[in-house]
Amino acid sequence: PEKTTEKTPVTLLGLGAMGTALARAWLAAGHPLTVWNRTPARAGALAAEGARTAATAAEAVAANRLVVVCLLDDASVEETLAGVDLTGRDLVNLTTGTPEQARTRAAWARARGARYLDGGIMAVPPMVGVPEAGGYVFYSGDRELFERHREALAVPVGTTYVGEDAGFAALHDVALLSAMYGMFAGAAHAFALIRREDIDPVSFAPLLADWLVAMAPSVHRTADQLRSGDYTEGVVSHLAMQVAGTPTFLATAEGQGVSAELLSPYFALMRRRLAEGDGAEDLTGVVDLLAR
Ligand code: FVH
Repeated sequence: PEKTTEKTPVTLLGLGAMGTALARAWLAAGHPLTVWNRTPARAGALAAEGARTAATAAEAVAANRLVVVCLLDDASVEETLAGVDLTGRDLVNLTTGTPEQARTRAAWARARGARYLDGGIMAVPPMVGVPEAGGYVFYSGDRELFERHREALAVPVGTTYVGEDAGFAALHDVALLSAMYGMFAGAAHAFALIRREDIDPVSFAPLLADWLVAMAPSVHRTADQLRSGDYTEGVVSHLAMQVAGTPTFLATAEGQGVSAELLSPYFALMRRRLAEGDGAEDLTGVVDLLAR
């Protein structure tokens, strides 16, 4: 007799590195899974692991109400779903895109009779299906859809719903990743400073990591100041002092033969804020210069 299951059946379009990891997590949790990929060969291993493979995207979409899309970019979503009947489908788009693309895609899906939830994945493939790795997806858009499929969506990684505005998941995703790139930029500069010295990067790395972790909670002070509008509240190292210190950083970079091109734009904003604002403030005024 055929095995029965109460687990939500899932259709997944896209079997790249991330799609394949998602697929394995749903299969491992016992969700019936239908998959489709533009290059069919990528579905072979998953079929052997229990996934049903569809010959076309339309066939995969027709198979289940919950349809998850994890493709390269918004253009590939458009291309894949063009002409596919989405009536009555719960479309969950985990493809990375801009907030505007997500809002447009939500309206596009609704016009085609589907509900829409957008997702921004805060994980890399090895974190999928590994709860202790701490990965999660930001979701935004149709709240009812999110609630209905909460359990299935929580199988590969955690879930964090951030609002009805379909663009908010992408916005949270890009905001966090932008902060990450700022951190990568700072780390690149730090490694460049020690690069030609007799300092072992492997010994230096834990010092750097610990320092970044120690500094990370400062985002809470920034947030409190943005909310209150008082940028001197709880200040630890004021703007005037920090601007006075910037020539030391620039001179050290020059002395080490390191380009200051990653640091200079931030220092320029600090100087501008000092010229326009109050030297007793924290660095929070830079946010206003950027968001103008
Ligand atoms: N991998 C990662 O580290 C990051 C983690 C955070 C989230 N991103 C985003 O996830 C989306 C998928 O990423 P991926 O890692 O699966 O990407 P690829 O391994 O390159 O696979 C791409 C899949 O998209 C298919 N595809 C590309 N173009 C088209 C198209 N025009 N029509 C239909 N499908 C298309 C591709 O198919 P194929 O090349 O195998 O035929 C793959 O299935 C992405 O938004 C990341 O930003 C991942």
